[in-house]
Amino acid sequence: MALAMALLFSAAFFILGSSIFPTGEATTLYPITMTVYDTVTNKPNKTYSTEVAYRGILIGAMQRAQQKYKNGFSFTTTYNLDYGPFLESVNGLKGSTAKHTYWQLLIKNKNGTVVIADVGIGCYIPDPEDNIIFKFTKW
Ligand code: B12
Ligand SMILES: *[C@@H]1O[C@H](CO)[C@@H](O)[C@H](O)[C@H]1NC(C)=O
Ligand SMILES: *[C@@H]1O[C@H](CO)[C@@H](O)[C@H](O)[C@H]1NC(C)=O
Repeated sequence: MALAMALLFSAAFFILGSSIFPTGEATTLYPITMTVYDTVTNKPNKTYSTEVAYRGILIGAMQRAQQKYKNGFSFTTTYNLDYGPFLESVNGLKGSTAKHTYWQLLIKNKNGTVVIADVGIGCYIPDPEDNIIFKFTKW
């Protein structure tokens, strides 16, 4: 009887699990790093490591880091109808329209090439081992 119940439960979990991951694969996490680079108030750089899901978006990896580094990495966003989340502040430092400051999003690939992202944090899909640079700068 107990064995039959156990079998029934594991079968139920198997079916549930399969419906969450139809291919039978769990989400794999890949390491990336994030550098906070402030060129306006000139604080020293800070680098954090975090994980991004397979083909996952940058903001998810940022949220994971925010949970991991309590009183360490933090950020806020505003929402734009067309482009999604706009990165408003990092570690308490906010961009300002009046001062013409903002957080620029740069990507340093594992081969060392630095590019300016052509989408925001809600759309960018990091490659494993990318170094994401949040650069506080002026426009
Ligand atoms: C001016 C501008 C900026 C200025 C806005 C400052 C200001 N107060 O004026 C600054 C320099 C801050 C900026 C930053 C970025 N921008 Co910009 N920006 C523009 C631009 C040229 C005009 C926007 C505008 O004034 N529209 C007119 C006003 C009346 O409409 P609005 O809705 O109020 O405009 C606001 C939004 O566009 C918002 N905004 C601007 N850029 C971005 C980017 C994202 C991701 C979000 C969510 C919102 C947003 O700021 C505007 C002013 O409040 C557009 C291209 C275009 N021709 O539309 C690109 C554009 C919107 N930006 C773009 C990008 C990629 C960025 C950055 C991610 C670049 C980077 N790698 O750092 C960053 C945002 C980083 C972050 N902190 O999240 C892309 C968005 C594409 C996408 N699908 O995500 C566009 C379309 C240009 C492109 N490369 O194709 N941007
Ligand atoms: C901070 O990071 C940026 C971007 O990676 C880099 O160009 C700069 O040299 C760094 N500054 C220091 C002091 O390490
Ligand atoms: C470096 O990465 C960029 C962007 O992914 C790519 O376009 C470029 O070909 C790479 N360069 C080398 C030498 O691998």
